[in-house]
Formats: sequence, structure tokens, C-alpha cells
Amino acid sequence: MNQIHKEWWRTATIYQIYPKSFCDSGDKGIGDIKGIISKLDYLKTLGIDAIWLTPMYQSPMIDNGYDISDYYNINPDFGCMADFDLLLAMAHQKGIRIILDIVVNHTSTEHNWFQSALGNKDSEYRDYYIWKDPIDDKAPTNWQSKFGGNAWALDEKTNQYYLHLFAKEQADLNWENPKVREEVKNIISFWAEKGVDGFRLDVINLISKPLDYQHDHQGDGRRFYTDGPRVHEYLQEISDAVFNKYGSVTVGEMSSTSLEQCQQYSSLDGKELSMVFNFHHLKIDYQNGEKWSEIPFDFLQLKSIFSHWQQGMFGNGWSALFWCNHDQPRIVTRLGDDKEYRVESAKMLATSLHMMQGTPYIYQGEEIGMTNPGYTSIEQYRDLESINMHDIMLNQQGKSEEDVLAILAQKSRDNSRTPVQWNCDKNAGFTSGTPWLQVAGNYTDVNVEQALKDKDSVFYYYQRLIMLRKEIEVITTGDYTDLAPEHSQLFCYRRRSEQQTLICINNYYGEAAEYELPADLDVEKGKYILGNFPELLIGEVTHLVKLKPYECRVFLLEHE
Ligand code: TEU
Repeated sequence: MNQIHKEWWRTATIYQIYPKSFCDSGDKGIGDIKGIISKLDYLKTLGIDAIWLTPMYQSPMIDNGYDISDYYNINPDFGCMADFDLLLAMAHQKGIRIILDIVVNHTSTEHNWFQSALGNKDSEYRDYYIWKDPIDDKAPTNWQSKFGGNAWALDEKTNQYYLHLFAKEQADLNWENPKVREEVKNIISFWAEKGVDGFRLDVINLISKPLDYQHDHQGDGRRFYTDGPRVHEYLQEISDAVFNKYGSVTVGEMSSTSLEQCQQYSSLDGKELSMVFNFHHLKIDYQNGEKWSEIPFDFLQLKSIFSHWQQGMFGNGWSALFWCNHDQPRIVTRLGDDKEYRVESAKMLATSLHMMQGTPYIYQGEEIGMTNPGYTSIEQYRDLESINMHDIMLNQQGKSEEDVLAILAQKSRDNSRTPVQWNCDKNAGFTSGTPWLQVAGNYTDVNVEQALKDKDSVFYYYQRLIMLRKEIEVITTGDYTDLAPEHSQLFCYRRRSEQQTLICINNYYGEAAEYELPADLDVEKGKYILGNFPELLIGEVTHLVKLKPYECRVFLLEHE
């Protein structure tokens, strides 16, 4: 057996839960742990191997839990530690592993460490954070926060600034301080000792800052702290001390990274992390790199990014494959057609991703083809980034309210955070109270109950994709070649291992198309194993393939 057959997660599919929006067991309007427990059987039916839970620790919830004030306790909004222990035990009983989100680039400013450090240069925790003197009475550098505005906030009492790459309530930790690294190991060990199976590491490639802090005359500062000078050393230290000791699976969230860095982060020798998320394939609808814009996606660029990463990671590292998460708009709205061809395009997008090499992630609701909600007023948004950017685009960039709302409807993180649509009841069955974020209007058509009743639903299609990954080895082991990189409508790629060849054909648009399979492919010896118009797969396979709008098909050939 070679390396990539060994670990369970290489043939696994992972399901992401954003607890706040998943299922409320009562009437608080906020999802909770008991709600998650009540849906474990549903997830078992889907067939996923593990659940990644976004943060449920104590937090003032300025950034919905990515601002942690106590790493050792559960936020009462979600339940208590006994609830968590029960969730872990019940998931394990059903053969589902649990992955927790670890946010250690920063803490909440309400964390005891920061509270002790603030206004007190003598605090033993002062050096847990990054402090700098003002320059000419101003912030030490021009670095920008990812959520808008300068990345430094002033501590008036000591007249020093602290760094916050995200909200000002999220202070960056100083990883140069070995005590911080010891704390991180203790936190992770605490949860690993409970039996947690793995960890997703929030913006982990930003933890190592440079020693001297300079103005960025070319950009927003990210080139100084992204994949910083000691990041690999730190990851190796943590892996050695905890991840490898407990056999934890790890997935690092890598912000604005490069292939070369990711090869090292997820190298097959297991010295750092199991796998990595990168976001390049989701920047294809950014205008000149700017997220807050509204333009059609660049299809050729999407394919070329996938080729770059699929080929570059092959034999070198391991990718987490994903279209959706709690920070990204819904993929069926973004790249598909969320009206007439919602079901077909959701299945096609799933196919084009799930036939690649890596470990796929399904974000809650994606498995039933949930869409963006199409909010039309700023009052409907809750996400701090969206609210900040609304203000900046309106008041600093002079955009009209109409334009800003159109951009938010396309790009806001709240697009994916609307409550999961369970059934046709009030609030889509998410809560018996008032949901913290408004449910999308299409819940009477798009919901889990309906999906489970319909054998052609997006849900059963995902179930099949999850199964195929376990049955067909080329999906895990094969190499990758784009067969039609210049085609303006079709995304067709080949996966090939010693034993098998797989061809994945996807029509990304609402018009019919034709595709010629490679002339040297012995079509008579293979067969179609999957498609979103299954009735069209029956009969003789020919080189010429006629595709309906948003059609996809997967062809498999066993080598002799
Ligand atoms: O996100 C990191 C990150 O940089 C982005 O996904 C970010 O939210 C986006 O670029 C903004 O446009 C992680 C978490 O997934 C996110 O929810 C947190 O807000 C962020 O870290 C801070 O902890």
C-alpha cells in the first residue's frame, strides 16, 4: 500500500456545520449542540465520515465565535460541556468523527490574557500580543484589517497599538513568545484528550509575523505576514507535540497562499498538516483582486487554477476540496443557475469538484442545493464584515446604496449563513423562535424533508458522490489533466491511475454543447458511472457527447 491509501481521510468526505445556523433545539433562534445531535442520523444517511464544527467556545460573538474568550468552555448559546461530550460520544457511536475549529492567530479582546495585558505594560500577558509604539502619532504601519480599516488599535493608557488583522475585538497573538505556543499546545491537547479526532486551523498561515514592521507601499500588508518567516517551524513544533501524538487529522486554512507553500504545509511526510484549504479558485469573480465587486466569473481562469493546484499537489501534498463554507456565497447561485436549473447545476458543480484529488468538504445546506437568500436591505445582514463594507463602500468609495446592496447580495458572508432549511414549517423548521438571521425565501421548495422524499434530489446525488470516492480508487490516486482548457463552456478533465481512467465532463452553462472524447480512448470498454441526466447515460457510448444545459457525466474505464 502506498502512502495515500493509508489514512482514512484520503477517501473521506467531511461535512461542515456552522452551529449558529444549523438547528435550534428550542426557541432561542440560534442553533445549538442538541440540535446537531438531533440531526446525526440525517448526516449518517448522507454518508459523511466526519463533521467540522466551527467555533463553539466562549465568545462575545463579535465574529460569530472566531473571537474566542475562553478556549476551554462552551458558549452557553450552544449548550454546555456535557452536551458537547454527548455529541462527541454519539457521533463516534455512529462512526462519525469530530473536527474542531482552532482559532489561534488571535483571541477575543475579552480573553483574560488580553484583559490583563490591556493598559498594563507589566502584565505577564502583555507579550502574548503584538504591541508597537505610534509613529508620528499614528498607527505603526498602514496595514489593513481584513474586515476594513487600519489593522492597529490604540491602547490609550499605555499609548501603544496592538495588531488585529481581523476585527479590533480580535487581537493577534504573538507567536514569537514561546509561552503562547505552549498555551496553544495545551488547548489542543485538552480537546484531543476528550477524543476529538481532528482540527481545522483558522488562518494558520498568518501566525508568523516579521520581526520589523514596515509600511506596505504596494498593498495592504499581507505580503509581510502571509506564510511568514517561522510559520513552518511553528507548525512542525505543534504537530510534533500534539497532532502527531494524538493522530489528529488537520486542515489548515491558508489565506492568500501559494502552491509551493501548500506543498510544504501538507507534505506527505506528515510533518506539518494533513491538508490545506486555499481560496484561489474562489477569486474568479473578483474584479482586479477586489472581492467587493460584482462581475461574472472567469471560467477559463477557474479551470487553469484547478489544473495548477491539482497537478502541483499531486504526489506532493493534499488539498481540501470545497466550493462553500461560512465565508463564501452559495455556489449554485455563484456559478450555477439557482432558478430554472438549480438541481441540475448544483449536481454538476458537485461533480466537477468531487471527482478531483483531495478531501471534499460539504457545507451545511449545500447537499440540498441551498441558494443565496437575495437580501435587499442592509437591515437583513448580521455579519460584521458586510456591515463594515457597506459603510466603507457607501461613505468612502461613493458607491450608491443600490450598487452596494447588489454587491452584498453577491458576496456577503451572510449568504451562506442563513438557517438550514429543514422543512416547510415556519422558519424552515430551524427554530420555533425568531431566527437570528432571516431564512431564505425559497425554503418551501428547497428543504431537507422534500429532498429526502425525492430520489432525484441533490441530496441523493451527494450521497452517491460520497460513496463513489470510496469505491473507485482513481478518484483518490489518479493524476489530473484538463482535456479542454480553452473551451468556453465545458470543463472536462481526465484522472488516470495504473488501474483506471476517469473522465469528468461538465457543462457550466445554460446552453447545450458537444464534446468529442479523446480519439485514443477505448469508449466501448468503459461506461458512464454517474450523470445528472441519468436517463441519457443508457446505451452505447460514442466519442461524440451531446450535453444538455448544465449536464455532467462521469466515464470510467478499467485498464486491462
Ligand atoms: O476566515 C479567514 C479569511 O481571511 C476569510 O475567509 C475572510 O473571512 C474573508 O476573506 C473576508 O472577506 C477565517 C474564518 O473562516 C472567518 O469566519 C473568520 O472571520 C476569520 O478567519 C477570522 O477568524
